[in-house]
Amino acid sequence: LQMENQLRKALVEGQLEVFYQPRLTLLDDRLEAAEALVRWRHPQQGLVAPAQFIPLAEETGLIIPLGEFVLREACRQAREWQRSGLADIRISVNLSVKQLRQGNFVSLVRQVLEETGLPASMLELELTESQLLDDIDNAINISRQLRALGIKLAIDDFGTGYSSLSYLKRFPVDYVKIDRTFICELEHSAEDAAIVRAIIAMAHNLELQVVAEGVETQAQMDFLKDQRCDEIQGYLVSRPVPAVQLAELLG
Ligand code: G
Ligand code: G
Ligand code: MN
Ligand code: NA
Repeated sequence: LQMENQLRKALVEGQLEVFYQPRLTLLDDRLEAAEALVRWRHPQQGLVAPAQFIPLAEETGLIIPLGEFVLREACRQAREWQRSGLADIRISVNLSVKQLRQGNFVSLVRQVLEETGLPASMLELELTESQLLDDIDNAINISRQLRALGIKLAIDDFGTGYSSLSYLKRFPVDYVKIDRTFICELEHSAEDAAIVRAIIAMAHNLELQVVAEGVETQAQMDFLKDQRCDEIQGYLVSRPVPAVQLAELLG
C-alpha cells in the first residue's frame, strides 16, 4: 500500500519521466521511430525502472492515468521535435489492455492528438501478444478504430505468447516486434535463428513489418539484415535515453 500511495503521488507531483529508445531501419539506415519508456524519478531511490512499478500500476488501476500521462507526454514531445525541424520521428507508446477496456480510449487518443497537434501517422501503439489474446474481440474492435485514425499498431514481445498464427491474420496491425529473448542467443542458437527467420517470413507474407528488439551486437544485426528484417531496436543503436539525448541523436 505504501508503494501504491507513492506511485499515486508520483503521478500528481510529476516524478514520472519518459525516456526514448530509437529504432533503426536496416534498408536505409534511418532512425524511423522511438519507443517511449516510462521511468520514475523517485525522491529517495533515484531512477526506478518500469519492471518495478508497472505490475503494481496494472493491479491497482493506476496504469490508466499513468498510461494517459505517457501518451500525452510522448505526443507532445514528438510534436516539439517535428516543430523544431528535427527529423520526423514516429513515437511508439506501450499500452496496457486495461486502457483498451476503458470505454473511451479511442476518443482519448483522438483528443491527445488534437491537443498536441501531432499527426496520427506519427503515433504508434504497442500491445503485448499475451495481453491481446486475453480479450481478442475487444482488441480487434479498438484496433480497427485506431488504425482508421491513421495510427500505426504493433504487437510487442512477439513469440512469447501462445501465438496461434491465425490470430495475426485477423488482427489489424502494422508491425511485429520480435521479443528480445529470441535475439540475445541468435549467434549461438540454431533454434532461435530458425524461429526468427520463420517469424520474419511469416510476417512479410502477411504484409507486416518486423522490428527486432534487444539487438546488442553487430553479428545479430548482420543476421537480421540478411533475413530482411525491417528495423532493429536495442543497445547496439542506443539505450533508452532522456528526450534531450534523443534529440542529439536525431540532430
Ligand atoms: O524501459 P524498460 O526497458 O525497463 O521497460 C520494461 C517494460 O516496461 C517493458 O516491457 C515495457 O513494455 C514496460 N513499459 C515501459 N513503459 C511503459 C508504459 O508507459 N506503459 C506500459 N503499459 N508499459 C510500459
Ligand atoms: O516494451 P518492451 O517489453 O519491449 O520493453 C523494452 C525493454 O527492453 C526495456 O526494458 C528496455 O530497457 C529493454 N531493452 C532495450 N534494448 C535492450 C537491449 O539491447 N538489451 C537488453 N537486454 N534489454 C534491452
Ligand atoms: Mn514495447
Ligand atoms: Na518487447
